[in-house]
Amino acid sequence: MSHDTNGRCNMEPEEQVPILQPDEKLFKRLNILIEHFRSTYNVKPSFFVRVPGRVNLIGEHIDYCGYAVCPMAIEQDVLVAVAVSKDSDIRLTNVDPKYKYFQCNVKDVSVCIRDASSGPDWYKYFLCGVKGALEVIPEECVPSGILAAIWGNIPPNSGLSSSSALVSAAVLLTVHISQHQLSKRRLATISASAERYIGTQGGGMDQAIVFLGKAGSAMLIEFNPLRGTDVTLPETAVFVIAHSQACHNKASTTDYNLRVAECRLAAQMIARKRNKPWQRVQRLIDVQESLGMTVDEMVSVVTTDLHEEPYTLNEISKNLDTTNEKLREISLLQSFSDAQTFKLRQRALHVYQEAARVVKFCRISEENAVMEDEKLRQLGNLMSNSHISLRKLYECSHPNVDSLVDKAMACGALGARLTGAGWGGCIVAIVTKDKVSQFVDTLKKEIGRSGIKDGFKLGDLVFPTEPNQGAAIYMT
Ligand code: ADP
Ligand code: NG1
Ligand code: MG
Repeated sequence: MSHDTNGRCNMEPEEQVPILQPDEKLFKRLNILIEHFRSTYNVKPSFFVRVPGRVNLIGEHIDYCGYAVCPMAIEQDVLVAVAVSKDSDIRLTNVDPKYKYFQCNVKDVSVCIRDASSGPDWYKYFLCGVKGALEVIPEECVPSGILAAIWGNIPPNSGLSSSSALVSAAVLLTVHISQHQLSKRRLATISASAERYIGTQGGGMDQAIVFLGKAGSAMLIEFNPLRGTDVTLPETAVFVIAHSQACHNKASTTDYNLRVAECRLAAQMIARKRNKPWQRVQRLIDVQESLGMTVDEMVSVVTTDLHEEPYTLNEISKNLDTTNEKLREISLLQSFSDAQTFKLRQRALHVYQEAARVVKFCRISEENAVMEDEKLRQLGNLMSNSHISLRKLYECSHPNVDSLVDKAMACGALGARLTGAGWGGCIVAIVTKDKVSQFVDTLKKEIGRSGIKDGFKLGDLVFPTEPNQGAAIYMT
């Protein structure tokens, strides 16, 4: 470990994914998975990968703008049992029967991902990971075929990154099967690119934390180059996750990519107004850096340069002195119609203010001079302000999520916010350690009073969490 000037531990640059022996708790789950594997394929698995989900404590919808985020890996995970097969097929079975058996030839991976006759089916996430790995593995090492049995317990479509756990697990196992060794950072970068094959233009936070995550501390994830710095959370703080019972699959709508596009266009419009070459600007951090300003100064720039009414494509093209076709190409807007409008000011304001909140959150967490109660109060305020911004400026919340945040606050949380991309999913609340069990019980009662939807169990809807270890390979 090295230490930066703030005394924080920096991750060693080329740390590898550990190969571990399972503990007793994991062993029980692996046995169920082994049984499933054997009954499907009639052979024993040769190794396992485990990739956790994550909860983002603060820094939402800013990774793809180049700004640092502060997530931690959680206990829930995706487990995969793996063996090499003699033929050149990929066979996938899932312990959960709602995810149907899938098989295809290794050569057909790209075709199957692109298959437009079905939506973002579960196996496509796995294939994205295989494709991403195959792109970096030397040809002579490429595996013949793969037998895999998957078992995940991260609530899907809920902002806890079940998708990236699955994609990253597929990358890791394909690389391992090829007897190839890649660092955690490289695997995270490959997995982030690989998941984009599903159609979402994600920023890389999820794949970074699922590989770099460490037990006991949250992590400040910075991009370009990818870096992870441990963030020690206050001893008396506990982060509690609660599910809103509204689910949203990110790859099945254009909501997520529209936000990415709005941020890109906002950055390009600001660059143009300030006489910078806008074609070279892709992210809000690019324009900040080219102007040499702080994120706080960028907030004033946004309010001066961008208007509140949604922009049309024509207006943006005219301002940038280009055509709609050229703009579509440069700014990756191919999936949006001419009628699509873009809220540039609101999205950019959220991003710059949220980026500033992340910096404050990490600084306060590790501040020694501040009393513990005061620390938690300040962290709570930052989280609540983040939620207000996601709801009002970014418009990616959901009525169920907003009402859950209100309930959490009424039950004694010091702050609460939507976590993950949103449009449903989970919230994360900060609670003092001595009040956690009372908080969980009361919140469950409140949720129960409002009703439990089909497919959900009250017992699973609220759970405290702590920073967990990132991805690992297991041998039994
Ligand atoms: P999240 O916020 O959980 O990452 P996404 O909308 O990004 O949600 O993607 C979730 C998708 O990942 C699911 O719809 C499903 O296709 C796939 N997935 C998640 N968990 C599993 C699992 N245990 N087994 C198979 N597929 C899974
Ligand atoms: P979820 O909700 O886990 O799919 C998504 C993106 C992140 C980040 C968050 C919002 C992917 C794989 N993940 O997470 O990169 O932008 O939304 O902060 O695209
Ligand atoms: Mg996801």
